[in-house]
Order: sequence, then structure tokens, then C-alpha cells
Amino acid sequence: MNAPRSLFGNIEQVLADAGEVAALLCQRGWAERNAGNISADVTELADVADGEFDHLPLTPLESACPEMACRVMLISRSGARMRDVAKNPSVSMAAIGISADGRAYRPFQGASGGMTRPPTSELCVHLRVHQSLRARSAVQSAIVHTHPTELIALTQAQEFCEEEKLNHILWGMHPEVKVFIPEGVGFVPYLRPASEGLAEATAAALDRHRIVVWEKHGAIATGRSLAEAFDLIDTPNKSAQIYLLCRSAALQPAGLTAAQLAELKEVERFFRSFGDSA
Ligand code: 2HA
Ligand code: ZN
Repeated sequence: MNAPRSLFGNIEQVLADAGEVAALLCQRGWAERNAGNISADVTELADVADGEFDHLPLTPLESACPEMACRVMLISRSGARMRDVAKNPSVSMAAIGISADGRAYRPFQGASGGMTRPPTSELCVHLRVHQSLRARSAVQSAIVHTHPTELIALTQAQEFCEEEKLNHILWGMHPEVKVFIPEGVGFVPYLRPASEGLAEATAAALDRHRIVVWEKHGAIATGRSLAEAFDLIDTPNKSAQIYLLCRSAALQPAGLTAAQLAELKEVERFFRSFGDSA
């Protein structure tokens, strides 16, 4: 790698994680064209010296992110295909640094050298979510946005465009969803992709959830790693698949009973003791 060692010396694991998650997104069929984007706050790993990149030009942000001042992020590039991230994450992921006032960012460079394309069009969403994770000292530092087909399909029905009804179906189709997402998934009504409105609504919903479904668009999740964020989308999407499969076979899925859901608290506690849940 011809990149400065100080910036990229310790982020190999995050890049490897990005490649693995991108491959899974492709395998799931959630990554048509350049669908989806991923990011991770790598400040502690990047070990950038004070002022090291101050000579690089700043790009202003529409909304200030003061909690992100001077932080370093790895983020997929605009137009990056997940199949390319999977093959070579160090080329398709860009490193950016947020300015000291949190009002602008510097594209440092791609891990393999010069920065040819800016960060994903959803940069504002990622930044707003990272900002809010830091503001409440959350353990999560990674974000995955993707287009999980069956979860999106459910949001085409008005009856599931509401957190309570959506979670009722998702928890009811498979015990794993209640065990690993006991707080449920959040829901954000349709807003223009890459908009400040979507960024604001998503950050607010992710204050109460670790995964949020975007009506007729996709899902976004936060995790301690990109792999954990991926799992938080994969698990409820499996429930959505089961529900739709039953319906398409003209079966009326029964769903877990209230008593069956309640007794899962025991399993949830077991996994939580290993740090596997919320
Ligand atoms: O990066 O998924 O939401 C392409 C998208 C926009
Ligand atoms: Zn999208």
C-alpha cells in the first residue's frame, strides 16, 4: 500500500470486515448496481497526527456534526458497487476526516492512494447517525445501509408502515428476531434518499433502535462492527421472507404466541450475558 502508514496501519481488520459484509450483501441480492453504503468510525485505529492532513481542501457539510470533530471515518465511495467493495475494499472505501468545527470534511484518500470519487451520496445520513451515536456514548461505531428485498416488500403495504404492526410480524415469524432485537426495528416513512430530512429522521429513530427500516427503500443498522450491523438487518429480513413465503403459498402464518414470545426473555438474557445483544 502506498498510503501513509499512520492512517492505514491499523485499519486492515475494518477493511477486511467491509469486504466480507459487502460480499454478503451481494450474496443476499441486496446490492443491485451501487445500492447500499457502509461506514465505520476508525479514529482510534487510524492514529492520524494532529494537523497531518490540514493542507487538504475541505468540503462543507449541510449540517454541522460537532461530536464528529476531528474524527476519521472509512466510508464507501459514491457509485461504489458492493461487488467491488467485496473484491477490493481498500479501493472502494474512502477515508475522510471531519474538520475541527464539525462543519466540513476532508477526503483524505482511498486506502490505495488518491481519492477519485467522493463519499457515498448518503454521507449526510451516516454522519448524522455517527454524530448521534457519539453524543450518547453508544458502543456502536459502524453503519450498514442496504436494500433487503423482503423488508422493503413489507413496506409496500400500508398496514406494515408502522412500528408496532411491523414488529409484531417480524417477532412472530422466528424466535431469533425477538431474542436479538428485543427492542424491535424502527420505521421511517418514505423520505428522499440522501436528504437531510432522511438523515434527521434516521438518527432520531436510531436513538431508540439499532435497525431502522426505510419505507419503500431499505434498512440501516448500527453495530460495534460492520458484521454486527449486517446481522441486525439479516435477522428480521429472514422473518419478512418467511411471512411472504407463507402468504404466497396461501398459508396464513400463525406467528409465535404472546406466551412464546415472553418466555424468550430467558434466551435473550443468556445471549446478553455474552454481550451478544443490545
Ligand atoms: O448508495 O443505496 O440510498 C446508493 C443508495 C442510496
Ligand atoms: Zn439506498
